[in-house]
Amino acid sequence: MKKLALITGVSGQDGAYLAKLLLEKKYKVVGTDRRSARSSNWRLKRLGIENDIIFEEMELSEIYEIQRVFKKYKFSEVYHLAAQSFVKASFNSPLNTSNITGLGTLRILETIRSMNPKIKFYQASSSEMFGDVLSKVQNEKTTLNPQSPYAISKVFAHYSTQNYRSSYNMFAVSGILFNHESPLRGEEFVTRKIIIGLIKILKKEIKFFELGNLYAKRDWGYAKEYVEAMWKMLQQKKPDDYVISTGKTYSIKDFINKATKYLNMNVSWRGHGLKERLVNNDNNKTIIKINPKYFRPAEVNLLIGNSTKARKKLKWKPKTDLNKLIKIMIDEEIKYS
Ligand code: GDR
Repeated sequence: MKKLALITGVSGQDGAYLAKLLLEKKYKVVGTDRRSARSSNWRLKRLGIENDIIFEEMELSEIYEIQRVFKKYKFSEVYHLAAQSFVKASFNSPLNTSNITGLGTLRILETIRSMNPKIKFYQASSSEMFGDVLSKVQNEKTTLNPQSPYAISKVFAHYSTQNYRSSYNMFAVSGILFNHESPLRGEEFVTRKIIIGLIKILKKEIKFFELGNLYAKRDWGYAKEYVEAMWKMLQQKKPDDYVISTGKTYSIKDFINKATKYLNMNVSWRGHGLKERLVNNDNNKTIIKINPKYFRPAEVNLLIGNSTKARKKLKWKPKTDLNKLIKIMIDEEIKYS
């Protein structure tokens, strides 16, 4: 009999890649998202799987809606990816973020505990939980120090998952995923924003675009590979938490330098602080400016993950370095734009 999996947030980047992976592994996939997200199944279409998923609407703010879905299907695995996932937006809507990203997870855990505690549960934890890092390289044992309403909500969900595992013997795991990007990344996140902006400049559709902090450093991997780690975590004998990362870190500026190089753009950085800008050397026009509106009230300056545990126990490792990832993202952006 086919295994039945639930993916919450199926129309997002990770939801789409994970749905594709599970379908390839012959799972039946039920995918949920909130009502307003339905128009955005362009990712599932791009992967050619929009007709292979059973869709259900499910608001994470309503436990009755969650219970309805769990009554209707007999899931063996649940991948909980849905969240208010934009860190910057969480400062403007801290209560909504806590309700969806934090309490939403607890509602699902509570539903599983009361209806069928044998269901395996995956929680999408985040490297943002390390926040203002207390250790230069972060692993599963590193103390959490969150810096945004988003990260605080993820910490709540992370500890709730651990608590349901220890209190009720549930197979509940957290994948602590560092930033993971792809051509399916949302346009508001910095990597895709940069790539879209540069391509629009080359096509002369815009003259410039604006960014915030260029000096934050992130450990960026390829989302398509990261969803494989999610699946592997649920196939282990024992439930446990794993860091998923590349172990390399680059600044936003490094990312821009690599992307402009791949696009063969003749550019240079000029000025300092808020006046720092990227200039097209061919015509002396500014193409990237700084706008403080993109700064966060509290920033996470540096993330580098140590994924030794996942490499050993899950036999998982990242295969795509940042140069290759940028090439994948740019090539696909040009193809579809
Ligand atoms: P992040 O991703 O907050 O790390 O969380 P994002 O791409 O939004 O920001 C990365 C860094 O870039 C800096 N930055 C900008 N960011 C955005 N979005 N827009 C800008 O114009 C800009 N300029 C500079 C940010 O300040 C930040 O330091 C992502 C999300 O997917 C989370 O949901 C997930 O949990 C983590 O990754 C792992």
